[in-house]
Amino acid sequence: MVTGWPNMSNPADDTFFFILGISLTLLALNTGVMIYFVFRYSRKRHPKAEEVGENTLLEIIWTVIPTLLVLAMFYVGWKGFVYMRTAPPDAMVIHVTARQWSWTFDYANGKETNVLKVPVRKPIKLLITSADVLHSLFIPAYHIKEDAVPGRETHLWFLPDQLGSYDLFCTEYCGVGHSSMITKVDVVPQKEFDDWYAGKKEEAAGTEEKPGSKKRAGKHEAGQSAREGAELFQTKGCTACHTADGTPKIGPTFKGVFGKKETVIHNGQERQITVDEAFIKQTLLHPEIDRVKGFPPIMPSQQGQLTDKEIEELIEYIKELK
Ligand code: HEC
Ligand SMILES: [Cu+2]
Repeated sequence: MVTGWPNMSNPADDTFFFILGISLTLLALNTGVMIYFVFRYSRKRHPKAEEVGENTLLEIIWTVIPTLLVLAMFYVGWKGFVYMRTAPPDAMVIHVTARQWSWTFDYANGKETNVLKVPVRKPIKLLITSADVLHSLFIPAYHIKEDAVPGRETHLWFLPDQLGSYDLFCTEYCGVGHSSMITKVDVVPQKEFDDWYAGKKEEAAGTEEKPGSKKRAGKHEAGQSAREGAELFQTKGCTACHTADGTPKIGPTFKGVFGKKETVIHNGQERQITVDEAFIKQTLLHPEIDRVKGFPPIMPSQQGQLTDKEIEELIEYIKELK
C-alpha cells in the first residue's frame, strides 16, 4: 500500500505538524477561554457563585471531539507508518552490516563500501543487520532510523531526492567507539553512480574518507593480495580502531607493526613477542590470548567474519605498512 509515492513529503514531518497544529489550536482555545472567564466571572462582575448542574450536550461534545481528534492523529500516523515501512517495488536493495564500530554496505553486484553511495531519485531499500551488538542506523537528513539487530534483518527505505552528501551514523550507544560510527550517504547523478558501480571492485573503498585510505592508495602496485587486504581493512571495520599512518587510535597503528617486538599480556603475565604472520593470525582469531600492552582488551575476534584467504590478504597488507 504505497500511496502518494513519490510525491508525499516526509510522513514523519506530516504527522508531527498535524499533531502540533491540533495542539496549538487547543492551547489557544483553552487559554482564550480561561482568560475570558477570569474577567467574565470575576468577583466584581459576578459576586454570587452559582452551582452549575450537568450538561449532557456539553459532555457529549467534549468526549466526541477529542476522540475524533485522537483518531485522526492515529490515522495520519498510521498512514505515514505504512508508507515508511513499504519500499517501492523498484527500490535498489543494499545490505548494511553494523559492527563495532563501522558500517559496511553490500551491493547486489558484490561491491562493498563504507560510504553509502546511491543514485539520485532512485528509492533505496536498506536491509540492515549487526555483526555484534545493537546498533541503530540514522540518516538525519531523511528523518529515518532503524535498529541493527544481531541475528535479524531490519529494513528501511528512502528516496534521495537531492544530490549531496549526508551524515549517516549510529544512534544506539554501542561501546567506546560509538562516535566513530559515522559515515556519509553520497547521492550522485545516475551516470556517475553507474560508472562507479560498473567499476573495479577495489575502487569500492575509494570513496572512503577515513584515515588510512590515502596511505593505501600508494600501495596499489605492491601485489594483489596486499591490495585486497587494504580493502578489507576498510570494509571489515578495522579502521574504527586502527590506522595505517602511524597514529594510534583505539588500537595500535598497523604502520611499522610487522616485525616489531612488543609486550603483550598473556594470562595476566607480560611477555615479549615479535609480530609475525602467526601472531597476526592469532590476534585476528583469538585476540584474547595475547593482548598488546597499553590498549583496552576490546579487539573483536574475527572468527567467522574473515575467511582464511582474507586473513592472508590482511597479513600481506599489514606487512607492507613499513
Ligand atoms: C573495536 C576496536 C577494534 C577493531 C574493530 C579491530 N581491532 Fe585490532 N586491535 C584492537 C585493540 C584495542 C588492539 C590491541 C589490544 C589487543 O591486542 O587485543 C588490537 C590489536 C590488533 C592487532 C595486533 C597489533 C599489534 O600491535 O600487535 C592486529 C594485527 C589487529 N588488531 C588487527 C585488526 C584487524 C585486521 C581488524 C579488522 C578486521 C581489527 N584489528 C579490528 C582493537 C580493534
Ligand atoms: Cu553502533
